[in-house]
Amino acid sequence: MILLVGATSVGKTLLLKRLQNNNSMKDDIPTTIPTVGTNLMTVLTSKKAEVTVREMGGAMGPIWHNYYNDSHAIMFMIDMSKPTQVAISCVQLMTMLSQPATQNTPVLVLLNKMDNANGMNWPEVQSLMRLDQVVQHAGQSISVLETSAKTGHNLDKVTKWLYQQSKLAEGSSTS
Ligand SMILES: Nc1nc2c(ncn2[C@@H]2O[C@H](COP(=O)(O)OP(=O)(O)O)[C@@H](O)[C@H]2O)c(=O)[nH]1
Ligand SMILES: [Mg+2]
Repeated sequence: MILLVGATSVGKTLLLKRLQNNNSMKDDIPTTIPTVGTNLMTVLTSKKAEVTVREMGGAMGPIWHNYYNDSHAIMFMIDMSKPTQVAISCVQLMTMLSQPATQNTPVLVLLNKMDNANGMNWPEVQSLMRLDQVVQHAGQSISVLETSAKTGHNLDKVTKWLYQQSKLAEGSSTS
């Protein structure tokens, strides 16, 4: 199972809906309703293999760690259109990365809503989050993608990452 975490309304459900529909129907933005608790969805990876993703929102933040052991990879989503939330998300990300249970877990950081005109640009994100340093100093293998669950930007790269993770999980007997 792959875990997808991030604050409320960052775009987790929309991403999963996009991935379920193979990122088709770009003009049609699926409607999402706020997820209460957790949401399990089966999505397709790049080679049409299926993978189960568990979405957990901000309200569940205090118990995210209960799911780290069962997750062979973690996606962490941040809403780039909300600069004030980005700093908080960064702290949550570093907390997650420092947990013993995630030390060998590949992580994908999704900088979502990059389509939003009020969103921050990459240099701003770098200075606010020091994301490159976070990535450099973390023990995990971390990838970072700028995405838009709305326009579908870079979602092909997300499906490729999911495929790689499902292959890695197959290769290890413990997951
Ligand atoms: N502009 C923009 N809006 C987005 C994007 N992703 C999600 N949204 C919108 O943000 C709102 C919350 O999305 P949702 O997927 O329910 O967030 P969740 O709480 O993380 O599951 C919805 O109105 C989405 O249409 C994005 O990349 N760009
Ligand atoms: Mg949701």
